Amino acid sequence: MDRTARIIPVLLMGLVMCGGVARAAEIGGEQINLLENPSFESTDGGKSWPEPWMSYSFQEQEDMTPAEGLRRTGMQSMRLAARGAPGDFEGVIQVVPVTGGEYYTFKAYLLNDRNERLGGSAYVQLVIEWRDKDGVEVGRDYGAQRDAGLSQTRWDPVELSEKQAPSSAVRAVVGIHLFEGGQGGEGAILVDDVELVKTKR
Ligand SMILES: [Ca+2]
Repeated sequence: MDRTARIIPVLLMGLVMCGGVARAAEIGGEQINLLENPSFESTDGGKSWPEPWMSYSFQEQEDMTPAEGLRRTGMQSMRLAARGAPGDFEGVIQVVPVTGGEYYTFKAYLLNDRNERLGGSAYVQLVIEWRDKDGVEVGRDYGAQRDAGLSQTRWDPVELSEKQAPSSAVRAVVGIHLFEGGQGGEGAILVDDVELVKTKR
């Protein structure tokens, strides 16, 4: 696939339709990960993009690539690199069917790239965008901002816990986003083992 075909402007995310059927959130008491390919694996040794993840950038050309070697599980992770572009942001996203009124927890593991440590004003954040049946955003939840203080040796779990889908929401756009900040960012972070589960309240 042409890489440019995967660049999805933020404002058009609502048009992304997901053909998947919502899976049971629990089987035998075990929580089920609603995301596909949560570990960013490719079927051909990293040569192709890890579907069904999608990437986007706000302004400048994005810089996200599967990273072999530095991974938490499997053969690779996803590397998000800063581009020294003040005010810009990029991210890797997946669209998932959800049920309005239910609670969801979104989790990922992050690692600072020890070869090109995150710096400048860059930070990473988990985001859930809730969409209604027409693709209109009806709510948004942000996780904590993580910056250069991220560990370079230990995969750090980050989590958006027990967020309630608005009553009109039928799908969520979940993403890991790298924001450049006011001065522009440097370096890169790695993401692996992402999870979206329905949680009881
Ligand atoms: Ca992996």
